[in-house]
Amino acid sequence: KKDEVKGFFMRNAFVILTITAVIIGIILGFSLRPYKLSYREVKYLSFPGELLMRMLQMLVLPLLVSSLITGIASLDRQASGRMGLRAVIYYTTTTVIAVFIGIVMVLIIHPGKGSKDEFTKQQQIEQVSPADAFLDLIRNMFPPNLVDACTKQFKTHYAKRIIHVTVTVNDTIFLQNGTQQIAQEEMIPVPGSVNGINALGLVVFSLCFGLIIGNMREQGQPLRDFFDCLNEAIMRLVAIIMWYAPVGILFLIAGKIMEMDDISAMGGQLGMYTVTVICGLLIHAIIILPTLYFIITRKNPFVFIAGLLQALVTALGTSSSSATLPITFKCLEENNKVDKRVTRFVLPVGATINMDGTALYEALAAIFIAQVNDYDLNFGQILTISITATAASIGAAGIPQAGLVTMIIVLTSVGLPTDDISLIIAVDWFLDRLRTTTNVLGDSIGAGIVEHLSRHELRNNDLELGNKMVEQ
Ligand code: DAS
Repeated sequence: KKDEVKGFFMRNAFVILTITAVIIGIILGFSLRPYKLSYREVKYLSFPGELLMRMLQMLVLPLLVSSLITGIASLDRQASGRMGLRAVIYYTTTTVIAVFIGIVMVLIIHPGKGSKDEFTKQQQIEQVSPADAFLDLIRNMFPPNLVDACTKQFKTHYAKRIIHVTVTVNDTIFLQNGTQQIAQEEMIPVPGSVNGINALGLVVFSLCFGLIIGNMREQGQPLRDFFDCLNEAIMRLVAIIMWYAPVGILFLIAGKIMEMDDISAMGGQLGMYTVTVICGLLIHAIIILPTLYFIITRKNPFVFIAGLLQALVTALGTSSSSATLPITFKCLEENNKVDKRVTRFVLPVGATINMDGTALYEALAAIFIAQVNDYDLNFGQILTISITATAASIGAAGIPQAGLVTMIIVLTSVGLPTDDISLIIAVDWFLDRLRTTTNVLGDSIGAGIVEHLSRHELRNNDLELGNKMVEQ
């Protein structure tokens, strides 16, 4: 009996600790709000949370490169080809559905009716053409050199367009910390860049490199072993960090609750807009994705989602799907027993290009901005918005507020003023968390679905590996 209880606790320790951490974080945050701590004091209080963010971020790139290369190299050509195709079909389908939900919600609820008078804007943002932005997206798939992609943000033509946005909503001044950082660093993160590093470029490099060394039979074995061992080592580091995660999440949530402005200060339009985004994300996360999972795998989706709880809460706390990636790996492989050959292949690509929450959000926000400007979009423009929102979500990095930056592509594609991004920046730190959680959920459900659809290849792959070992 005692062992049973111990086993239950160890198995669910993370979930119990994480839920407790979230509850304490919320209580702490709201109980400290009346003291109106200064910005500096809040920063000190959030420091343990900042540590968690940085611990996870330091692992993202070695994990992304080692898992992708190992994942691709361990599958034979046609298996990885078919698995990749299934993943891409899943990504495209769910992102298009998400965009469709976003557009339907914003057209039904119509949060933007009424005039702009409740918002006042301070500064303009220069226009960037969608063509430029698309070229940038393609250009960044091939980093100028690997060292450059791994070491620093490199300047692109985006850098000349800096988002200087100071928003006053009902006389409360916010300088969105993401924007402040942008303004200070004179840089807009390169699309697909994670903490200033071009993850999109690394994903393309890792896919190509993994394919090549996968085909180099015995000659490639030392490298395959090296990346396999690197991946294993990183995952052991993640196992250690996971024990710290509840503490970090507690302070991340408490700090954010203390920083947040009075929701009541928001005008009706911004409030309705927030409600519209939340409804859209909930429909996608609670109805669409679980239904898709059930239709394809015939398994209970909510049991699968329960295993992801730690990753979803980390996404909520960090608002970065890339920083959450190490924990997403752990949850899928240990709690949901998803085959490592699938997670190593599907998750890094998904976390970089599959962002259902962001796509839904960008389409919805663009149409909201059109509504606020009393600008009636015709069908062609709405179609353009859905295409550019899909592309912008692919280009968005898994870092906080990346979706806000790539929304420039969507707005310029239909001639909407990009400086109207300032209208929605005040609530973006909150909505970013929800869309990031949706992104992580979409990636994880995708791993479950691709694994189910690839079970034959995986079994054959096992058989082949088994035969090889017998031969040896
Ligand atoms: N915060 C991004 C992520 O990590 C999503 C976004 O900004 O839209 O997925």
